[in-house]
Amino acid sequence: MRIIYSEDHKFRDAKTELHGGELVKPFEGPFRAEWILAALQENGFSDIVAPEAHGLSVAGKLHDAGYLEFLETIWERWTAAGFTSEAIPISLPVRRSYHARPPKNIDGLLGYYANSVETSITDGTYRAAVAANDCAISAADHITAGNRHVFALCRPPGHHAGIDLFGGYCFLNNAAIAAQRLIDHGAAKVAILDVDFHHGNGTQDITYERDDIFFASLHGDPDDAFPYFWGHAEETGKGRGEGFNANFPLPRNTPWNAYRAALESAMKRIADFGAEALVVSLGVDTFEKDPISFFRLTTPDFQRMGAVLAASDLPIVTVMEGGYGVTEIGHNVANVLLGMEDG
Ligand code: SP5
Ligand code: ZN
Repeated sequence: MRIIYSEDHKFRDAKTELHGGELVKPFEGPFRAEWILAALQENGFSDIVAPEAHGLSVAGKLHDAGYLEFLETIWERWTAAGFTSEAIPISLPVRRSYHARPPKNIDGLLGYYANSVETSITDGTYRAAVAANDCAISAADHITAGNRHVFALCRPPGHHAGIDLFGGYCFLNNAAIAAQRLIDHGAAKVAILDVDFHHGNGTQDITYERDDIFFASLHGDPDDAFPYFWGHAEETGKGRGEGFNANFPLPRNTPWNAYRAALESAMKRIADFGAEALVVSLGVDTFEKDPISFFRLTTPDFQRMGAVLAASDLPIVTVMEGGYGVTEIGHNVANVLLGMEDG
């Protein structure tokens, strides 16, 4: 399987994350991509290539123009305003913010575009996010060129990034960008399946009113898990997108057997939709030892997951999302890809 990887992920290296009322070392850091890359190499994956540079040519079709300009300029404007530490929002538009609009003040703008506040923005964040977007686009292009399975080792992740929202460690929605690229190159119907522990609220935001992208997400029940305000089963799409969004909230301690049943339901919906290609938002934070999540998948379960995905017989672009804390994340990712290749 071909793997698309850019070293530029390392430019996203925040020092702070607001967690339990303290600023701690972020769960999402460069070590994650290093561990994953090392495990892939150990498992014999050697076809590792750098992406082409695409800039925002695809992202501009999905994200708001003001939001993209904000991402590009936030660090410069934040430091010009006199702040010397990492950018964390303090005021967000919430219920009954009837007249919310992008303010000119950079501190206000930071809150306007935030959907959560644990994601500090730093120098280099934008550069890394664009490189991750390049990985997703290049992976889609390798599928269009006839490859069966391609893995984009994206970092920072993307599935919490909405039309005009960052958060959950995400800035540009790499999975939606891959799906859009497949559509731009001729696919009529693409499915995105999100198996990260957290609901893919950004991907849902971007695809909610579309009928050419089917979005399915398996995740910790938002009653009990981040991002809390999205991911309920009753969110089924809107307008022409009604019926093209499927959420599978699952309880604390979900083990592989219960997970597999939900996964097979999601794959059935994707087959019924008539997808021509599949984008998988792969988070391995469903692992039993993940520090911020609560499912019970084991390392061998990830190979079983890969086999279920490949049984669809669809071409698959797999895009890296979450998975934290322990070196096993690398072997868990490798196992998904091995399961796709070998069953
Ligand atoms: C891409 C991705 O996986 N983003 C996840 C972002 C989650 N950030 C907030 C984490 C809060 C976790 N709180 C649970 C504490 C358990 N002890
Ligand atoms: Zn996650």
